[in-house]
Amino acid sequence: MLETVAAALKGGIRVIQLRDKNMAFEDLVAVGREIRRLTRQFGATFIVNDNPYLAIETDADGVHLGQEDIPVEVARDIVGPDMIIGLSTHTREQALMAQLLPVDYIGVGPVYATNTKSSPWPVVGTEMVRWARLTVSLPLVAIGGITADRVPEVVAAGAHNIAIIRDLMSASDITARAAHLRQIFEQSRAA
Ligand code: 3NM
Repeated sequence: MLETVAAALKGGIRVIQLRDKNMAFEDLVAVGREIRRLTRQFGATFIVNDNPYLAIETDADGVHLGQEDIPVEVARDIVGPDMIIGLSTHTREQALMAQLLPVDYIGVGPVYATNTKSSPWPVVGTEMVRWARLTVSLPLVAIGGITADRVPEVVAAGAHNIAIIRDLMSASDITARAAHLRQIFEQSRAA
């Protein structure tokens, strides 16, 4: 895991999320502290999934919550005013509601079909990204089935950031793939 993170950071990935639904808390803390060390070396942001206590234990920059995780207000009480909190949204209603919550960004997805996560939520398409950019005042992180060749249309639809698992993690050369993704992302933003 740490080799993968280091390779991604070398290639220019700016945000790392620690996400493993099966690992024990103690093991997540141990690996999270190492990821914290690496992300600091590269000046990158470190977010943990699901658990605000894990964010505190690892000195992460933030915690990402799903609709079924603990309520955002409770997480905010735990982590305090300064830590980043992100919330996954899968419907327009959830995205609108997020504006009333103490969150710093929302995830919007799944933008495309994906096998990485079994999700009860239907694919939202770039249409929801476009709608959210026009309607919702929070920064948007697009997620779900995003590959290098889809980055331009997701950025054109208004995503501020893009979260990718499979396209990067399945690459034989993760640093090269990360650099490729980063280049396409920057070109798309400029366009
Ligand atoms: N959350 P990949 S989709 C973790 O829709 C996750 O909120 C989603 O992996 C959401 O880039 C997803 O391999 C999986 O499709 C993203």
